[in-house]
Amino acid sequence: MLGSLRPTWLALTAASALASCGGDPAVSTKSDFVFEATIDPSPPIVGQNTMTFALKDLAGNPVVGAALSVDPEMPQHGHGSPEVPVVQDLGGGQYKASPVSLIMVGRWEVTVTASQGALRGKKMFPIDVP
Ligand SMILES: [Cu+2]
Repeated sequence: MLGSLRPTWLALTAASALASCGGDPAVSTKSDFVFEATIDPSPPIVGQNTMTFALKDLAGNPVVGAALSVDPEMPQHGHGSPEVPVVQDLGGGQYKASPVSLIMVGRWEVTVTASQGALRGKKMFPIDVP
């Protein structure tokens, strides 16, 4: 029985490994989606940044019409961001979150949560503000 489950697990792992941001290894969780992220400017600044997410299903198809929420946290300091990013659906499986307000230099963790129909997914992107 374990043998039949294993290929599915490997496929999920491979899908998660595709997503990255700034070359940092992103922490992956089990998800119905594959997330990719870019941040503008790059490298990010202290202040207001914009992140764009590309959302795909596990077959690699763009996921349109999803609901996303984006939560920047600074775990080492135990605080979040003073502003909640507003997410705009750009179409074609692209979503823009702004402002991603990173108010200090250092390591941030930006968690994006997505849902579409019965599908759910979540991913954390580590972001270093130099
Ligand atoms: Cu801080």
